[in-house]
Amino acid sequence: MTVERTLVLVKPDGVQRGLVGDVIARLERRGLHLVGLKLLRIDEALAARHYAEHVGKPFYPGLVRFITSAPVVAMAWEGPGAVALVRSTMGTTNPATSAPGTIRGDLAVSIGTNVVHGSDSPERAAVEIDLFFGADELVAWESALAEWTVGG
Ligand code: DAT
Ligand code: MG
Repeated sequence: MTVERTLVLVKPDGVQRGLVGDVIARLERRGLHLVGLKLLRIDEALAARHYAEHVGKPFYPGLVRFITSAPVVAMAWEGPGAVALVRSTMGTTNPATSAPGTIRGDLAVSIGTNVVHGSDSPERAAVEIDLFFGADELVAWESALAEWTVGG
């Protein structure tokens, strides 16, 4: 499996509800490797670039209001097949149909406030990591546990 990087956001609802640690803990326990982390307030311009695929959809104005309403925690996570792995840990877009055991299935009830974002393809992941991090903010490091997570 190819080692990938993916962008994860703890959205404003997750930050306000004190779920940052829970989200990080789930991704750490899964065996993913954290390579970037920051708290920031998304402005309208960044929201438009991050959610470019949704511009013009009926829910877009509400989505931008929500994502700019409080800080987010942005993270870059690395691992074999990290993009799909994060998506499966997050659950489906609508928490109402997310499986228990997933972040959204355990921690959310509404599609408009679904706690986390994860890139949906390796191509989008590269674009989104670039939107949120400068190259000097990403730290490549060796995990002492890699033999026990990724495998030897
Ligand atoms: P995901 O976040 O699972 O990648 P997406 O990219 O389709 O989902 O949509 C981005 C966010 O927009 C999603 O997390 C919540 C919001 N959203 C999507 N569809 C919606 C809808 N029909 N009504 C309200 N909000 C919606
Ligand atoms: Mg998406």
